[in-house]
Amino acid sequence: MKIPTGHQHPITRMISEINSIFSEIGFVFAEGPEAETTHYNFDQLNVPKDHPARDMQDTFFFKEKDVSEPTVLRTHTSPVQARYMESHKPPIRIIVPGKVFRNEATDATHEAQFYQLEGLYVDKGVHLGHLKGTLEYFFSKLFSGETEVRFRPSFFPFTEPSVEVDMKIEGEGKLCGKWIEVMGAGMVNPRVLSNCGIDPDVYSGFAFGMGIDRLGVMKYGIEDVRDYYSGDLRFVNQF
Ligand code: 2U9
Repeated sequence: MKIPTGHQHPITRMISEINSIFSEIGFVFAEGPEAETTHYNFDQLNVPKDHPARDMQDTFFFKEKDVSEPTVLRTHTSPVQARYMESHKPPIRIIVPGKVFRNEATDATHEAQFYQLEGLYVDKGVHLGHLKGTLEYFFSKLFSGETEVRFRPSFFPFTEPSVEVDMKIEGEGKLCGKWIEVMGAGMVNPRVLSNCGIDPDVYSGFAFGMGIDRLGVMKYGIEDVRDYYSGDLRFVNQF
């Protein structure tokens, strides 16, 4: 008799798969608090005081009176890397999957709560070529095929230079043969390294960030990101 057993949620499954792919090349898993101070969520990451992300319309702030350091629901997992750099010496190779929050209207491609995957590599002599090779390795494992990666110039306060990353899978499948925008990345801004106690004259690093929900949309053909959190078993039982 076949005994019915539970199974993992598609996001949990993606996170374990991502962790095992990166652990093969020396990355370790790191995590941190979902309620963060503006110091770690913004200041350490070189996000200026007048940046729109700091607005009440974009970020969930805790209602606290007379505090010098407001608490927010983290808007990215980057504060985990900032804390990790403060407490660890290079070489640093970490992968940071986790829940993040944005104060925005929801639709089929946007949720106020979603999962991000970020990564950080800091050592002597790290350059954009290492970022490209690492991402090519990661996507070829995740999508089980030959993949190409290309960079387009972009801007983020925490990386300089910054890039948008497109990926192309070779072959015949639905996703194959087309360039698809998958993530943002870049070389860690020297100001961020020095904010976190790492000498930018000696060390350099790359960082990247992407939405895991979106990665699932590509891997499993999910049509509405709100289905992830609906609790509808007809959705989760498909995986
Ligand atoms: C540190 C230094 C740099 C993380 C990065 C991005 C670019 C990025 C978005 C992708 C889609 C967030 O989920 S999303 O909306 N992220 O484009 N993230 S570089 O850079 C860091 C992180 C930590 C200390």
